[in-house]
Amino acid sequence: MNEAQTKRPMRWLAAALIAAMAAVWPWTHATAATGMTQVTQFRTTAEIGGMTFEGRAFVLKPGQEAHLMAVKETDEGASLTAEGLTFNPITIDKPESIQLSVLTKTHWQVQTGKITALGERELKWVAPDRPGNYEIELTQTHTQGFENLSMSLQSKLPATTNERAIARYTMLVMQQFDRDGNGLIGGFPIGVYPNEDGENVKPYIAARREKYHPPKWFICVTPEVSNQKISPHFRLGQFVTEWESNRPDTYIALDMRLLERLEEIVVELNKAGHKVETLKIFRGYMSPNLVQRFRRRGGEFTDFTRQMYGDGAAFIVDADNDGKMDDLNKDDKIDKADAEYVEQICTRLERASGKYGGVGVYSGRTDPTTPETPWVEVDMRGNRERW
Ligand SMILES: [Ca+2]
Ligand SMILES: [Ca+2]
Repeated sequence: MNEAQTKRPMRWLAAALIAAMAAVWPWTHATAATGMTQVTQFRTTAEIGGMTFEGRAFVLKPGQEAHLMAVKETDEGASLTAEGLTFNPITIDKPESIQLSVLTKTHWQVQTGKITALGERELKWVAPDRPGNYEIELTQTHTQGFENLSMSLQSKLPATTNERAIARYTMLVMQQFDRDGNGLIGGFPIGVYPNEDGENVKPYIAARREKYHPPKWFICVTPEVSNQKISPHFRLGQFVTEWESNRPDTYIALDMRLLERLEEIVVELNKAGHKVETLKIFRGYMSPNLVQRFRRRGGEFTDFTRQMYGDGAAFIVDADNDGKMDDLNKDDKIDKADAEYVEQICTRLERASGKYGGVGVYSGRTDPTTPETPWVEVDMRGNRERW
């Protein structure tokens, strides 16, 4: 191949590239011209402490790692095709199109905590040491240039940098509770947990005192984060039993095993044909102080109710949203049998997972603080219990 023969196809290639770039520019320019940030929709899951969650809000301990898997729903081509061009057969054999590789370098940025790319679409975020609720925005920066081309061509086509907001998350970095302290967390009155080491505790407590240590980690729930989904079917605020009337925030303990079990119950109900989006929890976490408040209203609790430990919840299944338990066993009656239907699901889930807990079924109001409909109590105490 002589020099003249080489130059001619290179000019064509340059023209092809410019045509190809013209096809790409509008996308880049539209972003710059409007000053708008182009947001790519991602499906996101996070693996925290060995469990995978989908959503936008994640619960972590200070310094804990969250693995964020970002899955692109739109496929942005990594190659360009300039069609309808004819090239000198000396370099290319009568092609109808030419494939150009686009080199993309990706950088991730985040305002709080540390972000590390583990792979093209997997990131590790390390929570800061300071507890609190952080709104973070993951920003992806692409630097694009062409590779597989001669240097002379690349110099005419500068690399482009394109910054886009990719995803926003709420990271709930928990706060530690000191049982020997003044019963406050973040100034919030949690109260005093019963002494599981006491000599007069019932034998079933004495047999497993370690399960009755007060929870160490609390999530600060504010109206801003209350509506955030922390798992596919549950929002953070669903685990708040009652807000202190004079405070803009509250603190809850939430055991991820409870969240997992409630998710499983929703999935099982749906598998059985009940179109259930979530469970109607009327008692989620209850601090010792809140238990006292409910007792003053006639509420009945055992001294070591699991709801104080963040792994228990009382709820109804109410897909038709009439405030009453649904007729789950389809016998045209709403009674204890419908609560037992949930208990049977729990029993199957316990056997399948090896993760056991307590289930209580009630046919209706048991005290002035419970609803006038059959209801269920579920906890993840670690051993099988029924009442
Ligand atoms: Ca109902
Ligand atoms: Ca029924």
